[in-house]
Formats: sequence, structure tokens, C-alpha cells
Amino acid sequence: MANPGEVKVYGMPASANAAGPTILAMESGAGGPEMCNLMAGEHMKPEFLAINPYHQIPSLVDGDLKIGESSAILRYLARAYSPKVYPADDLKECARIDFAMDAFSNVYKGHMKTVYITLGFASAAEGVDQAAENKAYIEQADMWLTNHVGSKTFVGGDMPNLADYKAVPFLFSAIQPANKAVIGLEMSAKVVAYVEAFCTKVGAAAFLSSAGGYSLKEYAASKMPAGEAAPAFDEAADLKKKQEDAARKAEEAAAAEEARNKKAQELEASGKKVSGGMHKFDSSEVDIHGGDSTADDLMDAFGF
Ligand SMILES: N[C@@H](CCC(=O)N[C@@H](CS)C(=O)NCC(=O)O)C(=O)O
Repeated sequence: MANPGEVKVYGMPASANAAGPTILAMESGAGGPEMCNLMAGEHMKPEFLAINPYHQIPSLVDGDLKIGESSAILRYLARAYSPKVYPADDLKECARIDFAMDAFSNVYKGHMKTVYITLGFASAAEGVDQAAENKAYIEQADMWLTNHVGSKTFVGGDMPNLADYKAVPFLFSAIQPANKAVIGLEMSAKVVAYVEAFCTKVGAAAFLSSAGGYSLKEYAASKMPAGEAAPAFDEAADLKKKQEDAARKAEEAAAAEEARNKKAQELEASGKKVSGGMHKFDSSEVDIHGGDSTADDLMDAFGF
């Protein structure tokens, strides 16, 4: 039954529904992502419908097993390849995990009316009060965290369990800067901390940030309004910006000096003596007793 390394999770990197199962498949060594391009209609092809007649991602293939539905896929992956995130022998713990996973549907409802609008997966209904939708979503997410994470780091305590794999991709997309820029949505600090803790603990969560330009993070960044760069730190871009800033400052300084020199020449030509400059001040050049330049002339020449 189990084929470690062979499992295929069909999806698209920007799908939060598909991301949880994909990350668990990668983290557990079960397998990894398999592209099903919804935009190209691949989910409607007979070969995909043979995997999932409901034509949805995520879908999973493991040998002769073909199933859809993210929660069913997560449970199967856990039982077959990562029992620690869903300890089948501990009925009560599994019941708590199931409760958290199913209760996340309350958060998902708000997610579709907020984050999906930012990402262009849904459009806002006519006359909708977006601020009110945002508020309701923030409250649902916070309530879910309060009820299922509480004072712990994850639903699973110190280590993520299956409910964390289910929830994090949605909340990860909710904290992308494009949400603030497009619909004014800003999640609470505890959502940010929860997502960051998961990304630190689970190596395969890097799939959320980098997937050939199509990850949730990269896709959300592509929705930033023109001229508003996402504040994610990019070393190469940062260096380039510093170099450009330095070059611009040098150009400005050179232009300012040229202007000062020109002004000084004009003043000297008119019989007034002015020397020195802010950057090369030499007191011996300033004749405080002689000459007929005024303090104003001096300030003027220095560019003040
Ligand atoms: N209840 C499903 C929802 C999955 C879902 O909504 N998938 C979307 C993409 S995120 C999809 O495949 N849409 C294409 C379609 O329904 O034809 C699950 O949890 O897996």
C-alpha cells in the first residue's frame, strides 16, 4: 500500500487547499506535488476525472489509491507516512484534531470573502462592506486559535499536528502584504506568530514561500498594486537599491557642488570674495576681515 517517495499530490502551489497535503507529503517523505493546472483546464481531463470525479485539487494518487478532499488526504498521509501528527491509537487526541480541522471551516468561510478577493479567486459581492468582512474573518481566525491552540504553539502543542497542516496555508496567505494593500486586511499578531512558528518548525513549509514563482507568497506578491513593493527582504534587491541610492546621492552632491562653484564664480566675478564649501571647508580660505562678501553671500554660495 505505502509507497514512500512515490505519492503524488495534485494541486497548484497557490492553492491553500492543496498546500497542506503537499507539505505533509514532502515533510514525511511520502512524495510531493504534481501540477494540475486549473487555468489550463487540466482538472476536467478524463485522466484527472479518473482520479477525482469532483475535478478538484488537491487529489492524491498512491499506487491504486485515488482520492480527493484535503482533509481525507491529510488523514491518509498521516496514517500511512506520519503517524505522529495524527496518532491513530489515541482516540481522544484524534478527536481533538478532527474538531480543530472541521471547525476551521468557519475560518474558511471568511477566507473566501477576503483573501480570495485579494488573490483574484473571488470577486466582492455588490455593495459589500469589505471592512466588516475583514473584521469577521480576523475574529474567526483569532477565535479558532484561542479555542484550538490557546497558550500552546500549535494545535499539537510544541509540535504541529494534522490540524496545523490544514490551517497554516490559509493563514499564511492571509498575512501576505497584498491583503492590506488590496482590501485593507491585517491579521492579528497571534496569527502571524502561529504561522511563523510553523514555518520555522516544518522545513517543507518553504513550499509556501518558493515554488518557481507560483508559491502562495509569490502569487500574492504579484497582486500588489503597481508601485507598492512587498516588504519581504530580498538581499539582491536590497544591495541594488543601496547602490542606486549611493549613485543618486553622488550625482546630487556633484550637481550641488557645481551649482555652488558656479554661484561662487558669479560672486567673485562681481568683485566679492568667497571660498570654501561645506565639504572642503578651510578656515584659511575665508577672509573674515577682508573682502566685501556678506554673510548672506556666503550662505548663498554654500547652498543654504
Ligand atoms: N473541499 C475541497 C475544496 C477544494 C477546492 O475548492 N479546490 C479548488 C481549488 S482551491 C478546485 O479544485 N476548483 C476547481 C473546481 O472545483 O472545478 C477540499 O478541501 O479539498
